[in-house]
Amino acid sequence: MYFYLGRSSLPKSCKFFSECKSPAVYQIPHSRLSLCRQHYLKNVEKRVKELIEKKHMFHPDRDEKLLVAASGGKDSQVLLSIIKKLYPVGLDVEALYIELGISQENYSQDSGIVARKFCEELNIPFHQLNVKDTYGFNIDDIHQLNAEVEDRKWKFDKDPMRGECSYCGTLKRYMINKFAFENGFTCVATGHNLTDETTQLMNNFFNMDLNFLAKSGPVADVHIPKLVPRVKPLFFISEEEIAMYAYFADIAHLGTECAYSTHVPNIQLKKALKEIEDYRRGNNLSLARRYHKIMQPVIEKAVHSDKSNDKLCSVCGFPTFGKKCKFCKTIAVLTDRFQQLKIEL
Ligand code: Q46
Ligand code: ZN
Ligand code: ZN
Repeated sequence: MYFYLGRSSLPKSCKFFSECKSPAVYQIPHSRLSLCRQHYLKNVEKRVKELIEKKHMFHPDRDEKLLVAASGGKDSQVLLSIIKKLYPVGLDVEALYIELGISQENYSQDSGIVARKFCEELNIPFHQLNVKDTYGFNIDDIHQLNAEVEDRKWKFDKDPMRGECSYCGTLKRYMINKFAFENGFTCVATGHNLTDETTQLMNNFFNMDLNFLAKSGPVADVHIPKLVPRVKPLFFISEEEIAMYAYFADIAHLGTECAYSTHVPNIQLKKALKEIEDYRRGNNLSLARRYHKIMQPVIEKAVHSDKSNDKLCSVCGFPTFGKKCKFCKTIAVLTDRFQQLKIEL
């Protein structure tokens, strides 16, 4: 089978035919390199390894403990698989799954099962945290709160209600960092891919959100007390390439999308970038590369020159720019609104 995916010129043989004597099965979108299954898997693994090494993300020779954020989706499953393949011994890797309480199509429950099973197969210690057990409500409850607020036409001048994904992101980021910090992990790896990263980059650009633009990149939160450095080894691999890797490497992952993902405003932006990619081959990759090489250092310097992240939240003791961190503020606001609306949790 050959995956054409709308591109022209279809060599029948792998670029390295003299080595493998195999037909091509996939053409890498940005380079138009046609490869057989084995050479495609190797190509992705090599690109991931190069980024890990170039950015000094982690290494088996260093005394490190790596936590991978597992979600059961293709990105984190591929990431777990590649890390284990690149570093079969010597690297201390564990996984953390956060049960978010998304019940539609059994999303959260099934994601947890898929992630746990895969980690067992790879012999990676698996941890699970439950948002509701820890903070009293989950993403479905926030969805219900949003619906009630809309029904009653309530308006909050301060802290207006946001979409489920925005709360979900805040909860996940905080819980992952807290778990990693309290359990002695030296690095957190997530499965963010090129497609999501460039979409987010453009969104931040259109909003002129300099703080987010400054933070974007394959490595973040280095040298900030109580923030465990976060790395994104799949940063330069597109969503399509990851899907193809999962297919060719036969990696189990949850096929269903989270029910709330369709509400994400970025979806249109992602489609627009895909269209641009169709006539400007390699646009996303070069956008990400050039942004991080040329613009990001300039923005980072401007944003952080007058701000320091050495304050600690008065409630939880984790880093913050203000008195209270975003997470503690969010929890307080939501808890209060659940009570005001008498929503049973
Ligand atoms: S899980 Fe959470 Fe995603 Fe669902 S609510 Fe949105 S952010 S879409 S990765
Ligand atoms: Zn080949
Ligand atoms: Zn806090």
